Amino acid sequence: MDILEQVARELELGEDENVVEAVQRAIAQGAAAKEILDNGLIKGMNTIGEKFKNHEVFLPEVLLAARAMHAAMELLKPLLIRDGIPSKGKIVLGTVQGDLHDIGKNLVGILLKGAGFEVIDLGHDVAPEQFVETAKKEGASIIGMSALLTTTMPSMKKVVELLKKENLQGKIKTIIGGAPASQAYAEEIGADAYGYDGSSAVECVERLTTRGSFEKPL
Ligand code: B12
Repeated sequence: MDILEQVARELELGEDENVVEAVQRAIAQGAAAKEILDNGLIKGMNTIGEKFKNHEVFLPEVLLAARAMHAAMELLKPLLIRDGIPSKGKIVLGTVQGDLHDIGKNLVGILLKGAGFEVIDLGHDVAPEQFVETAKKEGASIIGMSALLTTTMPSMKKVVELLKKENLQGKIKTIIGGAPASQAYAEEIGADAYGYDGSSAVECVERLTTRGSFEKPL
């Protein structure tokens, strides 16, 4: 098994010390940080995400993998910066007001960072005004919102309405996600995109930043 496959495999197993050690070995063997990220960590995270979707693994395994990814990212972050991977764009991310679920949002944030985006993570229970004010202040072109409760979803609509009110719709794009969200809901509230999972979040954000508009659901 080559070293990047080992990194991916260790990430799947979720023991953070082993993942960090595998990443250290990959660095020592001369692998580029971006390569370790794409073909090791993200590959492993995508596999665990697929397995989670197919009910082959459960939440604890996802949490362990996410924690291991965080630990490994701490190691890779300075190398990625040193290698000068340009930021593809800035995204303000958070879980909407009244909602404390942040596991999925954190995964999305990690994958977006891994894909080269600068992510400003506002955490959970984020008020609509805070999303908009932060995006304005930071010059972010995208706001990403997560909601896991049907009762907190309307907060996403409030953000879209606030952007409209400030004539920022189109300049600052919105992407929504979380179990109760859907493409139909995104269209209903006028959000620019809906992402089903971490990988589709990255694909959607890439589409929004390169083409400027969302064409069809992923
Ligand atoms: C873990 C969990 C909790 C934890 C949260 C811990 C944390 N730090 O996040 C705790 C115990 C705190 C909790 C509390 C509650 N929970 Co809860 N919880 C869950 C559970 C079991 C898992 C959620 C999860 O993390 N999934 C794993 C992640 C990886 O998946 P995900 O979040 O869907 O994210 C993926 C995608 O949705 C997408 N995505 C997510 N965000 C974004 C954002 C963007 C921009 C994009 C593009 C994509 C995207 O990508 C992610 C990666 O693939 C779900 C059940 C379930 N199976 O979903 C219930 C669930 C969400 N909870 C539920 C409820 C009711 C509650 C409580 C109200 C319970 C109570 N009576 O107190 C409270 C509410 C607290 C609050 N105010 O938020 C209900 C919601 C029902 C509904 N339809 O509204 C669920 C569905 C359980 C159920 N079947 O009843 N919960």
